[in-house]
Amino acid sequence: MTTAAIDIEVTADDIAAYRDRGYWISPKLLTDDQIATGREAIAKLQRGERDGESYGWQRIAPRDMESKALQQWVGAWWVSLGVRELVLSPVVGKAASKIMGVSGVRMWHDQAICKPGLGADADVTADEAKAGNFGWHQDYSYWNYVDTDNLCTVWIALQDTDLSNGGMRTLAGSHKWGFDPKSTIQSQDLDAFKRDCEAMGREWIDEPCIMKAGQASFHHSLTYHGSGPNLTDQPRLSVVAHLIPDGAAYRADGSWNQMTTLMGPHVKTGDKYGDPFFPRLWPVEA
Ligand SMILES: O=C(O)CCC(=O)C(=O)O
Repeated sequence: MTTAAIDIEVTADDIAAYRDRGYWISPKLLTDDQIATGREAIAKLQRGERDGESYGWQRIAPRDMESKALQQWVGAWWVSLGVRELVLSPVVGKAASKIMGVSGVRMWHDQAICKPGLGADADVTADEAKAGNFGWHQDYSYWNYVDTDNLCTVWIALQDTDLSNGGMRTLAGSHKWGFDPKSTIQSQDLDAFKRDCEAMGREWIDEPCIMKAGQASFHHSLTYHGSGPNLTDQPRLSVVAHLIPDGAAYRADGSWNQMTTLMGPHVKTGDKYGDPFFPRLWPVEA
């Protein structure tokens, strides 16, 4: 466990930029030790190792290290102390509470992600290479059985990240387009969505999330984002916190996803997300 944490300032201009553009890139919020902790935690997940006896609500199994396919662990904080330290850290919770304009923040779910490096000569039309792409999507597609769309994803870079290693791209202002329940994440042809948007008269402002290791991007649940292949020879590693306001509640008319099962068999509209499956990051428990 790393102790010396960074505290960052979130200014009124940062909040205004998030509201206007649908995302914000933070200053560095992890120490170098924490970055190393996160990288080692992902290596352990790849080996199928877990801290503690739980398998997590998604079973953590070893990954084929030769494969160039994208590796994602949803719910990694359940089994990895390293991931838990980062995604549940107060600096993330406090910054998110300011950006979201709420007094408290809880974890919805986290992810650890490894996008393997394909190398500069990769054939990006091949299936395995395309498997590293995230199609343009809104995160609200996955959590619309929460009774608010004021939800925020914090994507934390564990190395310098830009378009060369498959960094995220966001469509600035797209959170104002409204929610489209038809998920587009599987569509790995990133240009197809652009053609669709332009045909609809939407303004296409495609911005790269360029970050140094330890910086994070915060994006609204309605902001379209996606990413292309990693054409370096190093993996792109990140941990991600998908966050909800403290007090957010279940709504039964959202579209099902596996997270709903964590609310148990007798959940009703209006039941609040709480401990232990949706822990509070901010304010820190006394
Ligand atoms: O890692 C990426 O490129 C995209 C991840 C993503 O879609 C998210 O964190 O919401």
